[in-house]
Amino acid sequence: MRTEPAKRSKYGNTFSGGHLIGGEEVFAGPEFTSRNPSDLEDVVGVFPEADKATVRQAALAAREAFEAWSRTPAPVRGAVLANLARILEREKETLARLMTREVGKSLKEARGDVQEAIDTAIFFASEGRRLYGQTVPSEMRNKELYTFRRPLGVVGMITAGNFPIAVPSWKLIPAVLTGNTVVWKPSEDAPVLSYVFAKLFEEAGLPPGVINVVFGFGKDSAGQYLVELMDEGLLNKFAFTGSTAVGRWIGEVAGRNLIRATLELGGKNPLVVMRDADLDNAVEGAFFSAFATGGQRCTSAGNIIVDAPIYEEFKRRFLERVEATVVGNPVLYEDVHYGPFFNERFLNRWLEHYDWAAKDGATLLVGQRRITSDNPYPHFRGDPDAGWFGWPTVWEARPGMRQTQEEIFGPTVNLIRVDGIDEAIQVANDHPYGLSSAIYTNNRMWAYRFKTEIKAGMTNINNTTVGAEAHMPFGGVRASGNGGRESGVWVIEEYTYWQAVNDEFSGKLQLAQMDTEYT
Ligand code: UN1
Repeated sequence: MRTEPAKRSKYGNTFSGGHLIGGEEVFAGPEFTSRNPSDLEDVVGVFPEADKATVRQAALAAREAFEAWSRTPAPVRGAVLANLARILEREKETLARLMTREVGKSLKEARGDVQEAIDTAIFFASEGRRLYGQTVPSEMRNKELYTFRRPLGVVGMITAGNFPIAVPSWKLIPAVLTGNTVVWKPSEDAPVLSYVFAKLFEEAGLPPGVINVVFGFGKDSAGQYLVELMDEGLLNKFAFTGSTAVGRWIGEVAGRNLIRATLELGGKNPLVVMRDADLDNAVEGAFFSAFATGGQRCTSAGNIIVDAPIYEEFKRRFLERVEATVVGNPVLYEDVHYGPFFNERFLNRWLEHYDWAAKDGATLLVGQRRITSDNPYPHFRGDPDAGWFGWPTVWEARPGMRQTQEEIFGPTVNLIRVDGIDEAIQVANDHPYGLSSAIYTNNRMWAYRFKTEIKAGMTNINNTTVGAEAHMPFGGVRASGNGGRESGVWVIEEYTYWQAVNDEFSGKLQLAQMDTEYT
C-alpha cells in the first residue's frame, strides 16, 4: 500500500492499494476514492475498480490455492487464526481510529467492531482442533460408518461497510478455517480497512491466494461480476451482508447454480416496552438500539412498541434522552453518540423518508432532516457542512404505516402505542423482516410469550436489539435472510458439507437394508 499526505492533513495520509490476487497487488481498472464521511475533502483511500477479467482472475487464484489449503490440517489452519487474533490485538487501536475516519463510527463502537473480529479469531483458532465429525453405528457387522466435514471450495463474499472489520471476519475466518478459499468484494465505503484487514491475514501466515480481494464501486461493478461468476461455475458458495433486494438477486443466481448462499439482510427490529418494565433501563436500551451507529446497523431498532399505561411517561423520558444525543465528527470528538451517514446514498434514502412518513400521517416528535450550519443541531461537534449528518429523529406512528414496515437505515425510530402483550406481539411481527427483537418486562409469562411468538432470529429480554455476542448464531428469518447462521459453531454448517464414509472390513458384499440380521 502506498501513502501520501491527505489534503486535510489533520486526518493523516491518503492510502492507495490494488486488488489482492494470488498474493500479488493488481492495479487494473479506473480509480475510485474513499472519503471521510465526516469531512468529504479528506480522501482516505484511492483504489481501482475491478473489471470482469480481474474478478475472474481472482477466482482462478482462489481455485489454485484451494488445492493446498484444503489439504492443510485444520489445527494448522487454526494456528494462523491464533496469530491473526494476536495481530488484531496489536492493531486494535490503529484499526479503530482508521474506522472512525473511513466510515465515521464513534471510537468506542469502532473499538467494539475490531474486538468482535478478535473474539471471532480466538473462537475459530481452537475450532481447528474441534472440527468434529461423528461415528455412526452400522446395520451390519464388521463395518464402520463415520462423517467428515469437507470444505466447499471457492467462496464469493460481498460485505457491507457498517461493520467493516467485524462482519467480514464472521465470513472470512470460518471460511478459511474450514479449508475454503475466498474472493472478497468489500464495501466501497471501506476499501482501506478491508485492504489492511486482508494484509493482516497474510502477516498471520495465510498463504497467498487463500483470500483474494477485489475492489469496486456501484452496481455494474466488481460485486455484480463476482455474483455472475456463479453462472460460470467458478464459485462454490456465496456469502453476503447487505440489502434484502440485492440478497434476493444473489439468492436467485445461487439457486439456479445449486450453490448455497448465506444471506444476512435487512431488519425492522421491534423493541417492546411493557407496563411493568424498568423504565430507566428500557429508555437507555431503546436509545442505544435505535441510535447506536446512527441507526445504521441491520440490528437497529426501527419500531419501539410501548404499552399504553406507560406510553406517555416512556415517550417523555425517551425524547429527553434523544434530544441530548451528541452528533458529530468522531475523528475529532470522542464523545459523539454517532457520526455521519456512511455514504451519500444512505443519507439521501433517509432524507426521502421524511416526505413519505409525513404524508402517511405520522407525527414528527423530534428531528429536522440533515444537519447543516443553516439548520444547526444544538449538540453538534465539528463542521456539519463538511459531511453527511442526520438529525436524531423520532416519529409517532401507527401500525401498518410504510415507515413501520420498511428498513430506513438511519437515525430514525417510530414510537407505536399498543395495549397489552397480545397487541404488542402482533405489532412486533407486523413487518416483513425477522432479524432481531427485544422486550423489556419483568413478567416472566410475557417474556416467555414474546420469545416463543416473535418471528425473529434473535430475541433479547431486557436487553438491546443490537450488540449480539460474537459466538451466538447471528441471522434472521423472513426478509432478513434465508435461514443461514453466522458466528459460533453454527456458521461451520455454512462453509462445509458432510461426507458420509462407509468403511467395510468384512471383505465381502454386504448390503444395507438387505443383508442385515433383522431382515
Ligand atoms: C450488522 O449491522 O450487519 O449485533 C451487524 C450487532 C453487531 C453486528 C451488527 N454485533 O449489532
